[in-house]
Amino acid sequence: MKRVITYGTFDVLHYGHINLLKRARALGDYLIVVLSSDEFNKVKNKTSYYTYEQRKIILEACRYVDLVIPEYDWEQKVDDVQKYQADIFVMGDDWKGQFDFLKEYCEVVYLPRTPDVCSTKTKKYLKQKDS
Ligand code: C2G
Repeated sequence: MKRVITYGTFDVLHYGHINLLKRARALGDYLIVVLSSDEFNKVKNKTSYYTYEQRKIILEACRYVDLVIPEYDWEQKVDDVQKYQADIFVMGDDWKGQFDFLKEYCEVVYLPRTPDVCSTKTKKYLKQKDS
């Protein structure tokens, strides 16, 4: 049983997120998504449209996701990888190199981001449309 782990805010879930989750899941048999809490989003200077609970419900409905747990800070990755026995850590390549310290504990894979889509862009467009 190959276990994959990935991290993110996954706000206003879009096909770029799904493309990442699909490819991450395809690297193993079980995908754990560590979902940024609302408080941690503030640390990341991100405000999400949906709350943690709402983003969790949406992700849990995704066929590629097996478990959703909270991400509270930058420091929890080594513990998570060990606690959840992750064999592979996956992130989009906008993070390339940032998490290589995890190579001691598991395989680290950076996947190409899906171009031209991001939650911020979607939210801006919707805001303009409504105004
Ligand atoms: N992503 C992607 N293509 C996009 C947008 C996002 O492949 N067009 C990927 C990102 O690279 C990331 C994942 O989808 O791997 C989630 O994206 P975000 O929610 O923006 O995650 P981020 O805020 O980068 O959080 O500790 C790590 C952080 O929590 C990562």
